[in-house]
Amino acid sequence: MRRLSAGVLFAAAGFLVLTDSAAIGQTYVLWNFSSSGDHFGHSVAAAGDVDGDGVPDWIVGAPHANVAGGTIRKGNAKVFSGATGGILFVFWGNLQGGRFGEAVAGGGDANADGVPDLAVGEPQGLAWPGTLTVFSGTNGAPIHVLPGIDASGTFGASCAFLEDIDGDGGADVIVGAPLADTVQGNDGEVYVFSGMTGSLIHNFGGTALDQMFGLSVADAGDVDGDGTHDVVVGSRWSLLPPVPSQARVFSGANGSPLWTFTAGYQSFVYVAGAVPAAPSLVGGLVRFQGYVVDPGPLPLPGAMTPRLDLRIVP
Ligand SMILES: [Ca+2]
Ligand SMILES: [Ca+2]
Ligand SMILES: [Ca+2]
Ligand SMILES: [Ca+2]
Repeated sequence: MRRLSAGVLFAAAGFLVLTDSAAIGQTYVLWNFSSSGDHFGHSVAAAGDVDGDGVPDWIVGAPHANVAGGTIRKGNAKVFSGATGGILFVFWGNLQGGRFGEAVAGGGDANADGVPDLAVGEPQGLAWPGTLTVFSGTNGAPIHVLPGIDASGTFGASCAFLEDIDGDGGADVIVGAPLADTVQGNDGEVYVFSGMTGSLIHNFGGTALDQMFGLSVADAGDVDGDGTHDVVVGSRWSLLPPVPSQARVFSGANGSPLWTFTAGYQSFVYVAGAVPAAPSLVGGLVRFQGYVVDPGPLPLPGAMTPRLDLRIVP
């Protein structure tokens, strides 16, 4: 069993697989799940050891999942035992078409009770600003339901836990709303909330039309070495004004911008966090491009080949 915290996870064609920083390009098939049409694996995250058996667990989103016998396409997120593959929790969305499970996060102990908690976004719906729910890893109960602000802003389309930045001992939470409007339409916004109280700590915004800042978010590790973890945000290419795809890093301590990496079209749509288990990469950023999900009845758009790249922060 490889350490899940060391890697970046993705799901491919019904298989849950893992690549880690020590073996980039290699794939380990852990379990083969059967699912069809529910977009299982659209989001995957290491969840920490939720059930306390010493083996890290997983959370996997299926944002197109049906409620059996109920409202269709509410979406769900399942927490799986890393040891057995058994289901520890199933969380369901509230809205038909709300895409609950579009984004999932795990491994952060928001309420500081010693058990890692889970976060699931429900970003879509008619005139719906989106929500991000933080669930207790102890009993599965909601700790916070964080509301989006902009209608149709897709708040909760991305999320990540962030090591405690406000000093209350609880992990904090990063949430992206990539279709929120800050100064331009769909330029996107990102929010950092206290995992303990649910109060807003930082708010970052995009700058260009359809930039979708916040398509991806992650704990970047302590990039600037001030002792507080920082935030990395991915955004896509924009024409008005012309802005390349970016990964931007913001100080967790005071919210100031620290770094901006640019690349070509869509290169930084997905960003992932630092790689704490690989000392030579501490402070580095991992980005991965493209993932393959369960496509259901529809073909995948284009050639989506899983790939993992590393980019080291100077
Ligand atoms: Ca476990
Ligand atoms: Ca907890
Ligand atoms: Ca905190
Ligand atoms: Ca820092």
